Amino acid sequence: MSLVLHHYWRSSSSWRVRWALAYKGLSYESRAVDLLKGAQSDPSYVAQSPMGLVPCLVIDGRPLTESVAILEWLEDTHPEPGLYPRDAWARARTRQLVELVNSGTQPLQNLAVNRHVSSDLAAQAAWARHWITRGLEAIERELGVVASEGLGGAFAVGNALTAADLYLVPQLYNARRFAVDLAPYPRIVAAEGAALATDSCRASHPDAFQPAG
Ligand SMILES: N[C@@H](CCC(=O)N[C@@H](CS)C(=O)NCC(=O)O)C(=O)O
Repeated sequence: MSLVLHHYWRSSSSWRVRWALAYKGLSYESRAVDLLKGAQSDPSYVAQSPMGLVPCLVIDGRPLTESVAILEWLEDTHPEPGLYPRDAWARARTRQLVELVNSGTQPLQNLAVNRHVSSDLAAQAAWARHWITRGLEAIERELGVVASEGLGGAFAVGNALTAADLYLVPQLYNARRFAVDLAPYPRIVAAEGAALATDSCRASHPDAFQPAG
């Protein structure tokens, strides 16, 4: 099987997929898409990624975008180690947390959205902070619900890494970039600490992919 990942080192959505690949022990060819230089809008890239977004995983020549779809494909084809709990309710909670980031938070602070809102960098950051804060408030509350249902643990859901961590931790990375105060989110920060200590997190972290110079 050939896997080619088009990604950008600092993109939170790219990190989700790098992390899933690392967690499942899958190697891939890495292709950098420089978002700041607009490489995502190049027609040859848009032919593979219809919204001009990273990541895009090309699987035996077939491009697949949207990290949720990519993670599901990885989970279907390489079930171990799993990214979703076996228990149906814990899986549902995991998916809910994934969507609170994937649909409810990250799209609102994406590069293209920020640039559309304003050309002023300070105004962009204020916009991003607003939506990231709203998302983190909801996630912090939801982690309290997860704990009250007996599904809590060291990680976002339970005592093993799940897809929820792969969405939450990169979103926190963005939160720090936009100087969001994380003090009000102790449950999130605790789960982040556990996830950051895992080998697959370190191997996929933006720091490991930052271009030299
Ligand atoms: N829902 C998509 C989100 C992808 C996405 O928003 N990617 C961002 C980087 S994190 C991007 O390519 N932005 C480029 C732009 O806004 O021009 C996924 O999960 O893959």
